[in-house]
Amino acid sequence: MSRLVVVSNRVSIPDPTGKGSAGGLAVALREAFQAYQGLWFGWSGKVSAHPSTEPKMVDKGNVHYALMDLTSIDRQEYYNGFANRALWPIMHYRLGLSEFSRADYAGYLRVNRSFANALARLIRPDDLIWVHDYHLIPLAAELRALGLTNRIGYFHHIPWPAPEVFGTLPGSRELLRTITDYDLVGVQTERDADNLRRGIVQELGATQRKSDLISLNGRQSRVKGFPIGIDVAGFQQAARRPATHRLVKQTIANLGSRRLIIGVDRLDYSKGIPERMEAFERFLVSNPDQRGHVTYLQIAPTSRSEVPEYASLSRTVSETLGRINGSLGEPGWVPIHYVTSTYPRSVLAGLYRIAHVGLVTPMRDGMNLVAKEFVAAQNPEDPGVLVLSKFAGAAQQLNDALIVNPNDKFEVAEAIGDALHMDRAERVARWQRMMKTLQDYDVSWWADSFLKELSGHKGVSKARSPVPIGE
Ligand code: ADQ
Repeated sequence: MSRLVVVSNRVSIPDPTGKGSAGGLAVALREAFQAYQGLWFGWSGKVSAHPSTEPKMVDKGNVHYALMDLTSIDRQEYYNGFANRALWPIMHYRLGLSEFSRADYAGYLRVNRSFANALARLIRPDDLIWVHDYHLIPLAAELRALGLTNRIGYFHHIPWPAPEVFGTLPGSRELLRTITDYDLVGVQTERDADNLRRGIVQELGATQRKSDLISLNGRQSRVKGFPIGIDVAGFQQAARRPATHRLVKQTIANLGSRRLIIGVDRLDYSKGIPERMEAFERFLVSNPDQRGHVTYLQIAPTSRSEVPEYASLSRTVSETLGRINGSLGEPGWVPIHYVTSTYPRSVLAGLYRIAHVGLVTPMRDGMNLVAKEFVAAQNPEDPGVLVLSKFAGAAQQLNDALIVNPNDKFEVAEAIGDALHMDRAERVARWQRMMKTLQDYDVSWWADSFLKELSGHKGVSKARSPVPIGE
């Protein structure tokens, strides 16, 4: 039986105490690793004086973890530099924020090559290799150069922009060429798949055969949408008794009779946090009767703080928050509560459950799991309302949310008002339809359908369409 080899920038080793919250990818892959013997390869998260040539091996159950250290220059050039300062903004349509440097790009290619050299020595001929995300786009090309002929798949967790946007990045043609070394490329939505296929055809002169099949120099690659799902049952379970957790209990007590609006995001400019705060400000200005009756809780753990654009975002958020709370707050009522901690899944689920409105308004997002988690955590008898950006991949599936343009604070403010006033029957009807989608396309559907397609076994295990819904 073939092994599953997962490669991602960071590797998530199960917590020996069983406590703590597993990262999203770890949850997503848990089931896949039950079906296959597995190897998970990637960066240990550690920086050392000398680059690893051999990974450190850790064995847990039927999964082996292979961990590579990076040097501080590698981390700077590959991770902070090219991946997060050049690629991430371009992929999120933020051309003005993209900082390209030749040294960073060389560092990105160097780390991909050194990962490929170390990984190739661990690969068996019938292993199925699944590479994750924008840090590792050239990995298959490096593995092919070493003679590997295994089935190799890639899943891109963030948006793939239109060719006119991606084409502005120096080195973009070379990256597109390396994409064609994968047998299967998964993206979050059909819109991303169409952008990527058009880029490969226009820039490289590849031929598009069937709707999702690209052919270049005798190699064929499939490019398809596989919208990532969540562990719906796990979230429902975690949300069932919200008040059992101290933090949730405290929040309920502090709210009193006020209604809760919640936002949960990594502190990232793609998530639209200052813009969302301004939309809430607009809502309070247009609805003075709501002042003192509603509280917006924004949870935003710091992320990528070594990248200058993130430090600048942190300042913008603090200024916006201070200005709004200062001008609209009253003794005894702070309009926006802002916290930067990370919380276990049970706490997040509990907070989602007690909220009346989930505000998920990214400027661009591959999928956005928070939108799905918010829906899964709701009380079926009295669910809250999701306000969702049209630019999140999740909007392609959750069209019963109140869909908004996050650039328009008047529209978002109006949606907040509509959400707070929506009657129970409509909330229940919308929630039921969204839950059906979440259950039909959960995280095991995602891993299962990608791996079946990669391994050449078509069809999915449960009675569901293998074609993801959406645009
Ligand atoms: P992210 O950009 O990180 O993911 P998202 O999909 O929302 O965005 O996932 C964030 C995850 O972190 C969620 O599971 C959320 O619960 C968790 N989280 C956020 N704040 C937290 C906190 N304070 N404490 C604990 N957990 C917290 C990238 C892409 C997305 C894509 C995912 C998965 O940018 O578009 O949906 O990968 O493919």
